[in-house]
Amino acid sequence: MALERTLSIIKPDAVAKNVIGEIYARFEKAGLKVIASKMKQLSRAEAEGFYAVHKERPFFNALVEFMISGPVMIQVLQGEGAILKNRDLMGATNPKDAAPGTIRADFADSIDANAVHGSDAADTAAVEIAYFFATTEVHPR
Ligand code: RTP
Ligand code: MG
Repeated sequence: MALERTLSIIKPDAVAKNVIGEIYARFEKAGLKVIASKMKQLSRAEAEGFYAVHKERPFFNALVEFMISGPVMIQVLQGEGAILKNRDLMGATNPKDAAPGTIRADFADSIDANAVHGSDAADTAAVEIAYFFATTEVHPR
């Protein structure tokens, strides 16, 4: 397995629930290192740009509204197979389908308010990391 980086976002619902630390603990226990981190109130333009791939989808406006409804916690995770490992920790997009013990099963309320984002492939991870972090803000170790 390769050493990878992935972009993770703790969405406004989970920040509001005060579970940032619990989610970080799951990353660390799974062998993922937080190598960059910032809390941010996304502007509408930032949220629209981040989710531009979903621009034509019926849920796009609701997704953007939700992502700007409060601050998010954004981090870069590094580890062996980090992209898939993080997706496994997150669970299915719809918390109703998420396996027990996953972040979404434990903390998400709905397919919209679903607690976390994680990059889905190496190419999107690179684009998403560069969207939020300068290289000087990322500290691999
Ligand atoms: P994410 O990008 O946030 O990590 O989630 P994902 O890969 O599991 O899901 P994706 O297909 O990329 O969709 C992005 C976000 O849009 C919302 N969504 N709503 N109402 C719907 O049918 C629907 N489908 C997706 C979810 O909040 C999802 O996380
Ligand atoms: Mg996605």
